[in-house]
Amino acid sequence: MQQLLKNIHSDHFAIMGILNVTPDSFSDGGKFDRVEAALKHALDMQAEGADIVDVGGESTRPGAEPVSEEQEIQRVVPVIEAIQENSDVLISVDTSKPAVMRAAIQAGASMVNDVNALQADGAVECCADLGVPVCLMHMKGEPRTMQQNPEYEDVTGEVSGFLQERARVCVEAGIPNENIVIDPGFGFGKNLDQNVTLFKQLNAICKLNFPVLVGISRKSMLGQILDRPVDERLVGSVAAAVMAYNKGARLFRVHDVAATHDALKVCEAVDGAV
Ligand code: 7PJ
Repeated sequence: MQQLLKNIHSDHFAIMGILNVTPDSFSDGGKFDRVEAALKHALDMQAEGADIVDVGGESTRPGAEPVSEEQEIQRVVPVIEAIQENSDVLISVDTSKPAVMRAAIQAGASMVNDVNALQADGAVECCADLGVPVCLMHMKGEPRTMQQNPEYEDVTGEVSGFLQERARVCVEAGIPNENIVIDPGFGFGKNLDQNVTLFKQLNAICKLNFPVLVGISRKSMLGQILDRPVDERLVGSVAAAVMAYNKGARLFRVHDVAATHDALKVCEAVDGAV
C-alpha cells in the first residue's frame, strides 16, 4: 500500500473499488452480503483495474443507523480474510471504530479509510500503532442527520482547514506524512450547491500536499444534477472522475471500476504526454 501511494503522485492514478458488506448499502442493496459473493465482487473489481478494494460494514448513507463494533467486525473480517487468501489486491477498511480497524488490519487489510477522519477516541493512536496509511475524510455532522440543512460560510476553506488540522494531529501522533491521504467528503454534510462549489475548487484541496481521494460514484449530487436513479449514474460518475483527475485528485473510490479505469487511463496518457 505504501508503494502504491508513492506511485500516485504526478500523472498516475489508483482506483479503490467499493465493496459494501452491509444489508442496507447505498446502491448494492445488500447483494454482496455473503462472503462468497463479496469475494467474487472483489476479484471482479481487481480484474477490471481496481488497485484497492474498500471493505465497509457500516452504512454511512444519510439517515443510516449506527451498527455495533462486534457486528461490524463480523461483517468485514471474514470478507477481508477471504480476499487476502485469494488475491493480491490491496484492501482498505471503511470504518471509524478503532477495534474494527485493528481487527481488519490483522485480517489482511493495509489501509484505514475513515469518513470520520480518525476523530473517535483512540483512532489516531490506533492507526499510528498499526503503521498503516489512513484516508482522512471531511464530514460535517454525523450520517444520521448530516443532510439536514448543512451551512458553511466558505465550504472549501472549512474542508481544507479541517483536513489540514486532522493531518497535523495524525503527524503529531506519529503517523508519517506519506501515510496520509485526504478526501473532501462529497455528500457528507453538504447540499448540492456546496458539493458543486467544493468540486469546482478541488484544486485547493489538492494543493495541500497529500494525495487526494474522491468518492463521487453514483452519489446523490449526481442524481440531483442528472435527475436519474442510482443505477443510471454511470456516465455522470465517470465524467466526475475525469474532472476530479484534471483538478489533481489521484485516488478514486468507485463502484464502476472498468469504466472509470478506461476513462482515467486516457487522462493519464494525455497528462503524461510530452
Ligand atoms: C466515501 C467513503 C467517500 C471515502 C463513503 C458512498 C457513501 N470513503 N465512504 N470517501 N463515501 N474516503 O459510497 O456513496 O466519499 S460511503
